[in-house]
Amino acid sequence: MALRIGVSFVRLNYLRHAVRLLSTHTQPEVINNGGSISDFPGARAPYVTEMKFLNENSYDLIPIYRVMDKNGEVIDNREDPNIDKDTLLHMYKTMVQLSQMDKILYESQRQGRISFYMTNYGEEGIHVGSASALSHRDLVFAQYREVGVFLYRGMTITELVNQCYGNCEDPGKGRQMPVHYGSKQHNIVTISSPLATQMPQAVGAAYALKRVPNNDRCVICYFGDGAASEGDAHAAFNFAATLDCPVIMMCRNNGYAISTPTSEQYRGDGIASRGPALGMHTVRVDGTDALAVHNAVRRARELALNNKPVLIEAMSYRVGHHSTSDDSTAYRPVEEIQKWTKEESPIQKLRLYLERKGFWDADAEKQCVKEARDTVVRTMQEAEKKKRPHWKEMLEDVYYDMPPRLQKQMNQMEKHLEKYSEHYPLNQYQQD
Ligand SMILES: Cc1ncc(C[n+]2csc(CCOP(=O)(O)OP(=O)(O)O)c2C)c(N)n1
Repeated sequence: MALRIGVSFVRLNYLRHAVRLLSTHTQPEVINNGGSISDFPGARAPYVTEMKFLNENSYDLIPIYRVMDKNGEVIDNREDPNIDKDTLLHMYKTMVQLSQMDKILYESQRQGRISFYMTNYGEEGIHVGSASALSHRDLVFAQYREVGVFLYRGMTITELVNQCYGNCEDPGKGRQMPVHYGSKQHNIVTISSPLATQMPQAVGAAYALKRVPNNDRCVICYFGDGAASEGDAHAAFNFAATLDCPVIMMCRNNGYAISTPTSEQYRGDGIASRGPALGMHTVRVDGTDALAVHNAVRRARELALNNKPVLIEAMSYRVGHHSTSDDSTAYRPVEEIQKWTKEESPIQKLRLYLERKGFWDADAEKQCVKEARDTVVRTMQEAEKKKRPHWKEMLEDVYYDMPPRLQKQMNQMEKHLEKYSEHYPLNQYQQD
């Protein structure tokens, strides 16, 4: 049965939009110029005799689709996705696991055990809402604040913690900063630090999938409101639209890009308004509502598989600091953070929804939090005991055949370490 979603995807082509403006805003005379629609290849729009500049106030604000209210109560029962119990519990437990992991790894950075960390507080609903609406085979291009997607897909705490510790079991061999995860097994492309790198790549991957006969996979690309200001973001949107790619462009609009609030990041109606302008199906959802995100991504996936690219703007609030290098109280009031923590917690909303359904209670909560916490603590202790990758790894895996200049540096380093071995903690590293 097709899912009924009250959420409406907007796709305004210029003609329809101009006609709407004519009918609702002004009534200028349409010239009968041998036909009222122009014949320019670049815009087949109606002719008018009244000159009118448009700005952001010429359009209605794009509404925010939600399923639940603050208390986890479904507002319109027809919108309840009625997800099966096991999936709902997997979604909720993933959120709890993620918040426990964030708490402990954030602390471990403060204690000097890892060099860097980024928390996901406030955005867990976007992660599990989207991951639960996708197929495991759909390809994920993430920014860095989407770890719930990784967990939902089955990446283990051990794998994530090994990456953060950069030990010998980290597939990246410790060459990347913490939180730059990736998983071939789970169809998640490894994260890149430079903002928006993943966006044209995601569209390119979607285009490649489109060329596969009977393609049944789409690509989802996560990015922040700040990353959306990069030139690469615009290139990605335009390629997605003009090449009709099976891609979901998922913006996490959490209100901040480090210390830059969205009020300084853009003018106009957020990121969503760019979708219709560029010719993409677009919807704005409440990112603190996992069920709303689920519905939106489920419908977006259907559109994407028909080669209709989709832009979703998931509204949320970055509850934590940007990263362990940031103190957000320097640029935003503590009361603002508290409001979003207390009143719009995506975890709390889904929990209340589950309780209403009789799927969850205080005992289950207590046990789940304990298990989640214990798993992270145990895993961290194990990760700390693992050796670091062999030092030679830092020069490998870039070129298929190591160029002579790198070979030379490696030989020099080898001799240096032989001569001054007592000055280096070589026993902490894997050996030849
Ligand atoms: C090209 C580039 N410019 C600047 C940075 C530094 N930087 C890292 S994260 C970030 C903010 C990104 O904000 P947003 O996309 O909104 O994501 P959020 O961190 O809020 O989840 C910036 C400016 C970078 N990594 N890459």
